[in-house]
Amino acid sequence: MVTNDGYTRRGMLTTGLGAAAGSVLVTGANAAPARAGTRHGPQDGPLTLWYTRPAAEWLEALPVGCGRIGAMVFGGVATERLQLNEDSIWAGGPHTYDNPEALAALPQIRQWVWEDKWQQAQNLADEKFLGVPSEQAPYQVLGDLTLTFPGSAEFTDYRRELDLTRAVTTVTYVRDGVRHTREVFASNPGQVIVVRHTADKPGSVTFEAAFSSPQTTTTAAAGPATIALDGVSGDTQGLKGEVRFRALARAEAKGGTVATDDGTLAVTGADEVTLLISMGSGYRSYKDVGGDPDEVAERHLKRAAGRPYEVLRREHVRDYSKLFGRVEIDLGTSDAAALPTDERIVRQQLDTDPQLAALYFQYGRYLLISCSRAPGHAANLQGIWNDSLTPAWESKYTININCEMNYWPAGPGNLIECMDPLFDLIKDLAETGARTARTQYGAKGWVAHHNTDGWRGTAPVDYAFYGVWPTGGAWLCLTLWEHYLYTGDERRLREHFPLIKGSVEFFLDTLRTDPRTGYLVTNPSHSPEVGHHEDGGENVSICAGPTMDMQILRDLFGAFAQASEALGIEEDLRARAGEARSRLVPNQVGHLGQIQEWQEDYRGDAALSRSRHISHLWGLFPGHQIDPRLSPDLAQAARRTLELRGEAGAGWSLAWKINFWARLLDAAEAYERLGNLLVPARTAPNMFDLHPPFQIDGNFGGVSGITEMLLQSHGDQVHLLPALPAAWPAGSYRGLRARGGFEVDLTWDGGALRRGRIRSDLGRRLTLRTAHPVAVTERGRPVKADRPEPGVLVLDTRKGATYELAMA
Ligand code: FUC
Repeated sequence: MVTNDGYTRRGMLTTGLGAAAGSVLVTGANAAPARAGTRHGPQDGPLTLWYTRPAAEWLEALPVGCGRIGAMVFGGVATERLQLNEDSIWAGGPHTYDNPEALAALPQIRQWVWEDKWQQAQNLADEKFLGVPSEQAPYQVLGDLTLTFPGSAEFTDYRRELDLTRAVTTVTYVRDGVRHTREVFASNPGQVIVVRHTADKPGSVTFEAAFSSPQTTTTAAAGPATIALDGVSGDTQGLKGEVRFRALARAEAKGGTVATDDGTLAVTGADEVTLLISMGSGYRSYKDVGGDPDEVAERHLKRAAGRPYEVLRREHVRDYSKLFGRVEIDLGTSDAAALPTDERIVRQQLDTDPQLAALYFQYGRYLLISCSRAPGHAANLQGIWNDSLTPAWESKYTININCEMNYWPAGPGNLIECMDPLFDLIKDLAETGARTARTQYGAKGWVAHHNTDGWRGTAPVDYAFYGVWPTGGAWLCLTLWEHYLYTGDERRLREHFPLIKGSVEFFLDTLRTDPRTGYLVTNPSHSPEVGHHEDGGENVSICAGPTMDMQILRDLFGAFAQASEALGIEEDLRARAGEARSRLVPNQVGHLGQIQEWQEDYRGDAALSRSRHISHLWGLFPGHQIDPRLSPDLAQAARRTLELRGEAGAGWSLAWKINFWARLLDAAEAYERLGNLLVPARTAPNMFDLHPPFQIDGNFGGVSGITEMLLQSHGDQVHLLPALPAAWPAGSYRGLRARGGFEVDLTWDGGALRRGRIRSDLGRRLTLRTAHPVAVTERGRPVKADRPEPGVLVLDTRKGATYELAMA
């Protein structure tokens, strides 16, 4: 069952693991090397991205962020560029997208879909069912702060790095005989970006700083040591840019002088300088941009001003490491780990550089902490980092895969708080989406289609081919349920319940009985971005009841039932949702042995589509309706689907495939996809995922994929090392989370679990699956456990207790 390919128990060693409770889990230093040149142990794998040159391109610069604000740090010598973002700067202003003509067109669109007149249906949807305007707004750059240092063009001893354990970037070099060191971080408690420049010779820090921006802006002095940039976001789709913003930079120098002249800040002959960068906008909500950007920017600057650099940094590092430090991972290391990060990516040799996977994993966690924290917005397609007024796909929130993928690591990667900004987004969408439901469908509840933006658009956009897909909100609701599965937090579930209920109500109102099949289906809809026919020369995606919709709705109705039961409410609606659930189209296997993507088993090119979207495997991951143990036939069909679909592009698609293969318990295939992700075509020098261009979802999908290889917890089981690749024969992790409120530490060697520790936060029953038998003790005493089948162990846990596992 578990395909720990080729592993035998041969060569397993007793490790140097401390047996005493409370000892730290490390892989034994005595563990036999997996292959020549491979070492193990956390001390060997510094969690640092580092480079020997300043960034020449944006994709070489290093990101810092604290959720609401962020910067890309280039680490230049003669000039330093800090490209700045504030996460509420969206083009345009508050408006709705709902199309008042849509409702009248809906019956005809539906009818043509029932009659397989797809081209007519899709054309009518293009004419009458898209939002107004039919495209959403871009998320935009704020601007740059550029520091210019006089002096010779020569420099030596250069190093640029990002330390993931502290979330601090450092650049250091020797120029004109003086060593300069500059650190940059973004502080969540401080809500400022802090730059500190020091030199090893007194009086040698001299530079000018000035703001610039492609936005409509003005610059000015805002005091003797502070400069300001004021601007407003751009116009879009005939809508005036309305998000006003202000950025401030203030210099605090030891020695030397600080002066401002219009928009230029001049530091001369200082021993060291701290620069505080503060940003604010007028965006208060998707319907109100009347806030005071000056007040926001000045408030944060004032709070930070005058506080010693070390204090600001300590506060930042303490706050950040509280989240980051919850998880450690060691997949082995080798001499390659000592190379600069960009060189390791260029080598394309994950096999001889296992630490690169661990670095990628922890970098993904770093990125999530840096771009998705209260009081900021949810992570968009680029997190928060964007240097353009017109970024790819508007750098918005694409909710037919990308936005949800961003949050896959939050639960298992022990960063559950990072979901909070996503939940704020969903709350907004439940408001705007209720209007869309009413206006375009004449329905109760709320709906969101495949994209949303700063104005929380929920109507279909772009083209009907891409946009007429009503299930985005339902998928988002399942992230609320996931939060509960990981935390058991009933208070939050009660708070989130109306959102889930609203989505259920929408579908109870709009699902229709398919006159041809008798199933209850969505119509109109589609399987995201995949055409099923050429109809009248046109590629059509529009259809009724695509597999992905059915899978999502099965889980939505299921989650609603469980949530309403846990809270003891909504019995009637629960019964209605249950009845609807039983009438959805089941997962079906088609003529090629594949999971059918649509209700009908289309036999043309569609079945062989090479699309990067593999939406009909939603039920394999993130859902778990397709499971090698519980539904082997469907799992086999999912495997066939992956084989047929091939390796078609996009970092996020590759990342999704790692998760699929891990769920199929195929370690070798999952690992191969991970190797394909960690190559220059998919991973930039700064380790940003490349669609291309940069899109952050692949980073997060990659983290999730690595986790799914090491720990799975769906289907009421905690499965340890479910898809461990041969390339990681020995390793350890600490702090990964499993559904049911469990925290897991593990050490493995020779491809087999050696020891572990599971903490139970909720006192739930624990069903553990392992490839080899394990013994469980609590405080040194054996624990009573059932063993219903080989490799499975069931025990009732006590809230707060820790259970030790050892190979039996
Ligand atoms: C969907 C995908 C693209 C891209 C975009 C943001 O349209 O098909 O690959 O990820 O979203």
